[in-house]
Amino acid sequence: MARAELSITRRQLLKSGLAAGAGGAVGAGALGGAPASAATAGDPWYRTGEIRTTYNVCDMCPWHCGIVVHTVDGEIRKIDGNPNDPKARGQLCPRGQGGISFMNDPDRLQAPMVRTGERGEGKFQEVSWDEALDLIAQGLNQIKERSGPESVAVFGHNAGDWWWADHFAQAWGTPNAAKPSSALCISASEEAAELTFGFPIGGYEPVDWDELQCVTLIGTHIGEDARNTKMQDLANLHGRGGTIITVDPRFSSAATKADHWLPIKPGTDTALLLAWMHVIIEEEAYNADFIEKWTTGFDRLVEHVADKTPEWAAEITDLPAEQIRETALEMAANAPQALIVPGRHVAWYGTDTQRMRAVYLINVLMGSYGCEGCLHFNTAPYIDDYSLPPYQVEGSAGGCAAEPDEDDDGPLGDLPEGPTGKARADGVQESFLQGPTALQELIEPMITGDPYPIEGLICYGTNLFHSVPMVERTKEAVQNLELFVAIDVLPMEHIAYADVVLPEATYLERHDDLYALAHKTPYIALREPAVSPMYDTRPGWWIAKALGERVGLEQYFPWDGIEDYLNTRLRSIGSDLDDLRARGGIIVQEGKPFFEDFDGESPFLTDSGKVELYSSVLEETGHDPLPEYEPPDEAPEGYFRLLYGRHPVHTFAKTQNTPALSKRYPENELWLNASQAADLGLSDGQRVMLENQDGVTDGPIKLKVTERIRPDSVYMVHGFGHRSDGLSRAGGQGASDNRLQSSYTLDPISGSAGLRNNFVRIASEA
Ligand SMILES: Nc1nc2c(c(=O)[nH]1)N[C@H]1C(S)=C(S)[C@@H](COP(=O)(O)OP(=O)(O)OC[C@H]3O[C@@H](n4cnc5c(=O)[nH]c(N)nc54)[C@H](O)[C@@H]3O)O[C@H]1N2
Ligand SMILES: Nc1nc2c(c(=O)[nH]1)N[C@H]1C(S)=C(S)[C@@H](COP(=O)(O)OP(=O)(O)OC[C@H]3O[C@@H](n4cnc5c(=O)[nH]c(N)nc54)[C@H](O)[C@@H]3O)O[C@H]1N2
Ligand code: SF4
Ligand SMILES: [Mo]
Repeated sequence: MARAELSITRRQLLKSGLAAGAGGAVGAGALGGAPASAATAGDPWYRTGEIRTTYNVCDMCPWHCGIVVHTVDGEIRKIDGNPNDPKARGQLCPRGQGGISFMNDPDRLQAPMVRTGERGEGKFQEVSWDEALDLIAQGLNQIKERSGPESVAVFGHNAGDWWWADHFAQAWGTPNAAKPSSALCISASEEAAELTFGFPIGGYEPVDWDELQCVTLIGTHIGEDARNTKMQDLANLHGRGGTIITVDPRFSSAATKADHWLPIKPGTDTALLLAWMHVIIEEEAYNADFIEKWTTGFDRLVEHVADKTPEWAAEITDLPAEQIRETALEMAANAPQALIVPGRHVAWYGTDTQRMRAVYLINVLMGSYGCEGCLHFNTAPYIDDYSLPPYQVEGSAGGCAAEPDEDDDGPLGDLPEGPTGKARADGVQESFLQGPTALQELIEPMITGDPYPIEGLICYGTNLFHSVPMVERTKEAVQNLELFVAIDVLPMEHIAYADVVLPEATYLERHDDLYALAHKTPYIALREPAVSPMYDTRPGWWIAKALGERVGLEQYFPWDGIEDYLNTRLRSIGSDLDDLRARGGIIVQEGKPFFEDFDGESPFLTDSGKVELYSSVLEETGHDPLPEYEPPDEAPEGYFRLLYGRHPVHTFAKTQNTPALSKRYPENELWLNASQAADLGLSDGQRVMLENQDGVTDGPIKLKVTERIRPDSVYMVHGFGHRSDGLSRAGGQGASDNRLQSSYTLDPISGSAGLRNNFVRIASEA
């Protein structure tokens, strides 16, 4: 193995001497797939050679559509949506098609590296896997002896995160495991559902789209939020003449297809939701039978919204009272085939659990639950876990895949503790609410040591400086760590600060645990490699086992390779890998989506067995038992509220360097209302620098002067503004919303981080 001093800013150095590792993935498991077929005479040129089909789950975004991957002579030529997969339904979004380009990105991390320069300098030395893992094991054991296993935090995202943020963390004994897909994304909708229905609603919003007649989208911008299935669903609803209501300060892609666009003043949605309830109740347009049978607290809700008139809300939301009344009645007229979809990224203003409760309450008033064209119940798939000794910490890191769990203690109960008795260090729920760990709250203990120090961090598939607000604080925190391990595929900015960098093989080059999803039709999907890992990269499952065995956790990794692990799980449902492949990579099971599937039993898991319109848990814990409107922070004079969101061809901050996707949208733009641009003497296409309320600057970014956004706000696509020279296409392109989010407002109920109380002004022309 070459031992060149190298810098991640110099990729060409890194590449030398490493090609020998290609294909030689020790223990990586054989390539999966159906028996190869040879093309026959007469096939077109692109079908000559040995054709192999493998099954996988797209990892270009957390939606995880099932895919079929075709290789010809060991090279991936084509990815299709798996027709058997309930999410893909045979289709893919452009990012899914970009997977081959993501894998072939020449800027990828290629070998394990140990830091030789200062943190942040990006100077590394290549080492062997043994050396890297021995070094990590030594560091972890030192922290454990000195401070206890709880002093190691584990962050994880993307489809391999179970091995790290769940399995490894729980086996090792730390409750400080967190996913950015929780407190920075959906934890408020999960917590609100737990409080209202007794179970989290799950990252796969259980909407029975096929029969839906009227959909309301509150800041969930399907079309730009390019989740394959949702785009199909919305397009189908539009095609059959259903009603679309969008509430967004911006004329989003979804708004362009809508019957009603409500350009709401940002942060005032709860006032709108309360007024909608007022109208539905006043007009007696609610579903009295449903409320009688399945809810508690209706009288208190009636009282609560009595004065929340459309006129009251109009003042707050900057929407006409008449539009509020009209849209409420339109929803109710279509009920129960009408609903407000929960949405996914709901961490907005720090008041998010209450807003999400209000969303659920309206759906319940309309009786839009448990029937066709309503919210349905998700069922967890039936399959056994691999049988293992009890974990050191019980309680997983949560995240998007959370599913209804009848054994769940509910929102009240003890927080998970490590073996030396320390509870989670995020300090959010103060021992009474059980929500998932708030990732951003684990940064402070790395600096202050309060409530106890976090000295080690394993960061798996989490874009530490682009997904977590307060970047300068995060940088200070990682400077303080005793051990910082990054497991990634690309040289993102935080990689330059890691002590040890472990390059993972991408999803097209590796196995993973089975993807088992709670769904209307629960299902189990396979991820198997289509090609061998490139360079000297390894699959995450292999890394977790190799590290686990070095830190005395061998009893948690007893399987002989991944196929043994997967076959053992599959045998619990009378299947195995060959059978799963023969079935097209997916096993679909039967769900219980509607009330009629429960034989008169209540599907709700609250103490009362009913939907808690009035939340006694919130009352007991000192929170508002019914949703109250709390105004967001106001912009300082001369500043705009900074809004952000998705672009259809990019995922977060991870695809900007992907050759095929970078070509389609190479840099982000700042949407600025045309009247504001005229006042400031700025024009479309001009580049500007931005400064936020705390004096943080970023840019340059190109202006998009448009009527499609309110004058009080600006908007940019999240994920640009990379400052890693190792990213040869994305480096220096556009601006980073995350860097300008130098503060956040904590939602005290769910622990989620509201990012939208940040404000920017145009500091200068660039
Ligand atoms: N400012 C701001 N912050 C946000 C958001 C926002 O809109 N703005 N959105 C929030 C939301 S909704 C979410 S869900 C989170 C997403 O948070 P992240 O998942 O952190 O977002 P990504 O930028 O996709 O970062 C993924 C990281 O994993 C790496 N990676 C990609 N594939 C693999 C792989 O196969 N293996 C390994 N080991 N690593 C891999 C990438 O290089 C990158 O470093 O961010 C949240 N944070
Ligand atoms: N192409 C693409 N699609 C994705 C992803 C991706 O990275 N790329 N990520 C996936 C993931 S994990 C998630 S969580 C989802 C996120 O997708 P969404 O749930 O749609 O969330 P955001 O991207 O944050 O969208 C923000 C929208 O809310 C609007 N908005 C801002 N402030 C307010 C407000 O105060 N009130 C209202 N009513 N609206 C407001 C913005 O103008 C914008 O249209 O996307 C998923 N789909
Ligand atoms: S929505 Fe697109 S990127 Fe996300 S998993 Fe599906 S195909 Fe892949
Ligand atoms: Mo998300």
